[in-house]
Amino acid sequence: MSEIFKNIPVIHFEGKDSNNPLAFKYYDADRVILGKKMSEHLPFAMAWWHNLCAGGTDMFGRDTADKSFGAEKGTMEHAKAKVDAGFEFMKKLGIRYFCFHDVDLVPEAEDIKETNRRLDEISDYILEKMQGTNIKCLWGTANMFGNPRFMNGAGSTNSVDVYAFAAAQIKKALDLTVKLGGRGYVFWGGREGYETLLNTDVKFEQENIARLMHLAVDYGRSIGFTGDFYIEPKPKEPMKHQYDFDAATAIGFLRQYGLDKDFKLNIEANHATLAGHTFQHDLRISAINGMLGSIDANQGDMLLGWDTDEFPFNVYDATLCMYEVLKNGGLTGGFNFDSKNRRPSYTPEDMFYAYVLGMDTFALGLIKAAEIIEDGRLDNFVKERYSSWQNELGQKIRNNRITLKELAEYADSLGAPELPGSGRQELLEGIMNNILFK
Ligand code: XUL
Ligand code: CO
Repeated sequence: MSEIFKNIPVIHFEGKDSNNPLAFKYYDADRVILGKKMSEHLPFAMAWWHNLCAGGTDMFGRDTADKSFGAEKGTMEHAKAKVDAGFEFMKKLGIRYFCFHDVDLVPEAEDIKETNRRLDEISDYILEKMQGTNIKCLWGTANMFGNPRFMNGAGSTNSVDVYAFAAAQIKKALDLTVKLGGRGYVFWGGREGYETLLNTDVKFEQENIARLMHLAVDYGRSIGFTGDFYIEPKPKEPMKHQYDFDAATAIGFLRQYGLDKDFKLNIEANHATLAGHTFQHDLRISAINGMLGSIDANQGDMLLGWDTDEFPFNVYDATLCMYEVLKNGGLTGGFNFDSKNRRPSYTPEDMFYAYVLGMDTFALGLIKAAEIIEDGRLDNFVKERYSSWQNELGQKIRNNRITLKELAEYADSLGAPELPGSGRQELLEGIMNNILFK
């Protein structure tokens, strides 16, 4: 098989003073940070859909990038050419994981039996390509939002036949995930939500989504899938209101329906910001609930209200993300670049520049997050901020050894408490800058 990205060499680490656009400035796979290699801290994954399928089509114009990779689109030759391109791409960048939707891998046929046959063929081919490499699947998923049949959702659909079709796609996507050694399986409920409550039975729909997830867990475990299932929260787009609004909402749903032992969350930066949160917020909420599983690494645009899926370059956000990940003791999943080149960045080199940017941004974030932890000023400040709780009263409250009446009596004896102490936000932001730019 001939080389596809002919003018692109294997990308190496050259350090921050390098001017080579096809070299890492910060991502040094073997460098040890807080006792672990960078490559172990950062299991990066290539998103099949953006990298190998999307050509830049938007609401106002067609593809700008040619992702045919020398084959006719819509054919199995093209599906294989994408595999060839993907593996060459991952090898050149030192990426060890990929994520896929079923329909990213092969053209969907009219009949699901034919689609599944194509999926068997392509997954055999992917397995062959995996041999002799350390590349594996990070997670798989079924696309249950693109086909018109899913206009009213998959688990939440009003049509029992569409629900059964979704179940069939999940079953096959789980088979593929296990076959390709996947660590996780994702549910992103792009159309699980509603446009208007005038036609929607929310309780009925949510119960059905949960039932479909239980069926997936039962089937997955029966075929030997030991990884995590993930919900990927997103508040809106394409639906006006999506049920998996944010981390807190998804966690509540998982607990309500008894799915919390098998599921964690896949947190996407741009989804958190669409929900009106910071990326760090949704990571923290997941982490404190023991549910931070995996990350879709991208960023949105402050000026745009939709999911722009940009390659991450904001080092502040990446640092705060890595701070959460380090505090979480790492991820069971990884960092999937659910990111796409801007439409005018249409050349093959741009695909590489984008990944170099994303990987370097997270490497820099990791380096800086480790420095924040080693520096200790932020952590010490937080600890100190709650120090009043160390006294006898604080301990009684924390250990449930006091009543509301007793607290009220104590408050009476106080008169008025002193002010709680400055939050020192500006001081802490200055420390953050000091560490980032030293
Ligand atoms: C859409 C999105 C999806 C999921 C997988 O916003 O993030 O690509 O990651 O279906
Ligand atoms: Co995503």
